[in-house]
Amino acid sequence: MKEYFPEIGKIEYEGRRSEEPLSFKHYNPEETVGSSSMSDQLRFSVAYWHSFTARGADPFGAKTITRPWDEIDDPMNRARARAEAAFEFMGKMGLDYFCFHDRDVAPPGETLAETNENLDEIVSLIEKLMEEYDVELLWGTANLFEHPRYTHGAATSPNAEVFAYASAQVKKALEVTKRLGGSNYVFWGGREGYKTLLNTDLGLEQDNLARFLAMAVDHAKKIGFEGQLLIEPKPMEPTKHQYDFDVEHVAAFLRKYDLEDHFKANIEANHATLAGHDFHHELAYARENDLLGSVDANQGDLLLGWDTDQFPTDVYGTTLAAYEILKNGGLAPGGLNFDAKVRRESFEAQDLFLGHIVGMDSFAFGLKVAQRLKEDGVLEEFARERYSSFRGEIGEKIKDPDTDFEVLEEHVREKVSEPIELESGRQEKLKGLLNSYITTTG
Ligand code: XUL
Ligand code: CO
Repeated sequence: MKEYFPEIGKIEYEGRRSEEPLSFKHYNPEETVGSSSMSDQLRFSVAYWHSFTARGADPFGAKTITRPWDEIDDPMNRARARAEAAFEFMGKMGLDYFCFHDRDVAPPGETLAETNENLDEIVSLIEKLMEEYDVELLWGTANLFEHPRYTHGAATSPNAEVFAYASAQVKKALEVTKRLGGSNYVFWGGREGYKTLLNTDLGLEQDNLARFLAMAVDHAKKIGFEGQLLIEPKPMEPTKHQYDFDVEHVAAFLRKYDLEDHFKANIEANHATLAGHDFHHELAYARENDLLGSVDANQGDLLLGWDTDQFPTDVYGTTLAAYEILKNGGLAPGGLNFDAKVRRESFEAQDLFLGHIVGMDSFAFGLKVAQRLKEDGVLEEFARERYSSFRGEIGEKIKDPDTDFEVLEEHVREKVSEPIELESGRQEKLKGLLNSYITTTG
């Protein structure tokens, strides 16, 4: 088989003092952290679309990236070469998982039937490559945002034919995901939202989205797909207001339509920050609501108001994310998918490797710090103390369903003397503590 990245060999773990850029400084797949190996805890995945299909175009400029397979004219031959290159990359990086949209892997045909034939053919090749490279599918999804038919939305389009088309596309994408043994299936509603309420029936659009998801649940069941279904929140871009704004919106939507038993959230760091939340907040909110399913690992630029999808390098962010993941008891069957792209200025093949290396190392390092934090229980102990009054007499009374405002008023009259003594939140101390854990982890 042709080699697509001949200048780059297998990326090895060399330790934190290594000066070799094409090596792992912290990610040592077999090393045990807590209850299992780093690779089992982190479950890294490559995003097919950013790394093998997209080519660095942005709204202001043309493509800047040309990989060897991009030079092949015939779209099916190009798709075959792209698949071979993608798996060579995963093999060299030691990535155990990948994620894809239906349209990333195979070109569309003239009709839906032809499109599905193209997809089936490339999926057969991918099936062989997965076996050969021992790589698994973390999740599959359908691209319901790129084609002009989805201009006004897919499941929330005002046009019922478009709704039907999107349903047919998801039906096939679910089937293909099952065929490849995918652990999850993702719904990201890129165009499920609105640009102006002046032309939008918000109530009908939400009902339609729920109907669409309910049919997806039924179809998954019908074909015996046992993977986890995930909704990926994002507040905006490309729409002004996306219906799956953040985890809290998703939770409310699922509860309203009785879908909460069937879905979890796929949380993306850059989407969290676009929604005005820390990544940490979204993970914690999901965990507390039993919705933490999987993660799209990336980071944004807080000075830019859009989804820049950069590889994660901020070790504070990865530490706190890993801390939530550990508190969740891991992510499986979810994982950490690098929904991240190299900058359009970083157009060489080695940049693709370097981006994943720094992302994997940042999470591996974060995991090591988070494991120490969790083992020592310093943050948990502080919080336990902070809420200790809820384990005292009045706290227990508040939990008692027979307690009402009158009982509490009586308590205040009889037992509370002003000023109530409060304790410091010690944010600065805790941040210093976090710094110490980060700076003393090897
Ligand atoms: C877009 C985004 C998508 C989803 C899959 O912002 O994150 O790539 O992850 O459709
Ligand atoms: Co994403």
